[in-house]
Amino acid sequence: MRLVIVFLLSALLPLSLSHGRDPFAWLYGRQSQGNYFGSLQADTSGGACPDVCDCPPTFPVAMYCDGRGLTAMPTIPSRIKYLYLQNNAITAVPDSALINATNLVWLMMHHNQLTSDAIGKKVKLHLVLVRSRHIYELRVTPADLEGMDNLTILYLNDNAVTEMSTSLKALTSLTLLDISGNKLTKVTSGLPEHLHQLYLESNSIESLPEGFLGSLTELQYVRMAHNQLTDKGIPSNTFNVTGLVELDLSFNKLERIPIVSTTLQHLYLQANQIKEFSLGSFCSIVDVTNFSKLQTLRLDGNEISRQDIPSESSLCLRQASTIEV
Ligand SMILES: *[C@@H]1O[C@H](CO)[C@@H](O)[C@H](O)[C@H]1NC(C)=O
Ligand SMILES: *[C@@H]1O[C@H](CO)[C@@H](O)[C@H](O)[C@H]1NC(C)=O
Ligand SMILES: *[C@@H]1O[C@H](CO)[C@@H](O)[C@H](O)[C@H]1NC(C)=O
Ligand SMILES: CC(=O)N[C@H]1CO[C@H](CO)[C@@H](O)[C@@H]1O
Repeated sequence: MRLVIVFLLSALLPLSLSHGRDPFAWLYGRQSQGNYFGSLQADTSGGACPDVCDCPPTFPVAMYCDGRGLTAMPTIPSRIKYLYLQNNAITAVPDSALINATNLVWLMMHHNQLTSDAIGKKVKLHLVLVRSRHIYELRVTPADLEGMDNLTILYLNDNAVTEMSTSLKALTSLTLLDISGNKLTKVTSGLPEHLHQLYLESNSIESLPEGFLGSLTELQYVRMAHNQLTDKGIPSNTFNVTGLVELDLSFNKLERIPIVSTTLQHLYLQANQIKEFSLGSFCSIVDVTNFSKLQTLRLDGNEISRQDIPSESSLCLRQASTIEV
């Protein structure tokens, strides 16, 4: 199947989604429900619109089947790119249900009655399982990711993912990976090489593997707040990687400031147990050309105070506009 799929879990959705306005209206400039039925001829290429759904002539690649009391998947014309099936009572999405939906880009399925078992193996990761309350476990297996090499964004946040599959590496186009709010205790170093953003906050991660970020030359944003990271769990040059712009390690159990690259601009370390302001974490040498590009440094909620910042810091951290202790 030639699917280019965007996964969207709860991150983009306000809680009020089940009633009222569609938060994805910006995707297609929908003004109101009244605009569905214009005087235009309906487009039936790739199959007719099922009676129970609406396929607005003004936006022929979208099909609205949300809130219709459906218990099974409707037939999907192949022209459809945006499919809205939220707020129904659909219990299963077998592999066969998407067989004709070769152009699908978005599939909204939150607020249905899906269980993990009732989702076809091929379908599983093609679904946009937005706030699908009944999915308690979403385990990413190598088979799920097969052939998804055009996937650019993967939101798996707020599920019960316990393991990061090494098969993520196969997602060669992935630039954003969000696995925040899951049950990870460890992470894999086999991450997709073109990642720009990596969000792992609110898990239970205790340690990171050697060379965790080493091969990710395009990585700019790493968020790991609200985990269980300790100094022991972080190999020494883990965050000394050039290219990184923002690193969030707040709300962990660090006692020292980890070594970071001089190119880092924003470092969040608030609410750890840091006892010492180690300037060497930012600069191994200081001269005219070697200094830290750090602009924001948050150290509030640690065990240090302003007096603990050595006076040489002004040379190394000459670009810092915000240092909070
Ligand atoms: C990925 O995109 C390329 C170029 O658009 C296309 O040729 C290829 O078939 C796509 N692959 C998949 C698995 O969809
Ligand atoms: C797929 O398309 C074929 C031919 O148009 C049709 O007979 C079949 O019912 C469709 N299947 C699904 C699951 O939509
Ligand atoms: C960070 O890495 C660079 C180059 O890899 C190295 O020169 C520098 O000493 C390291 N920083 C620290 C504080 O160890
Ligand atoms: C350790 C370090 O980054 N040293 C650099 C200091 O600046 C000179 C001149 O730009 C570089 O050649 C060094 O590599």
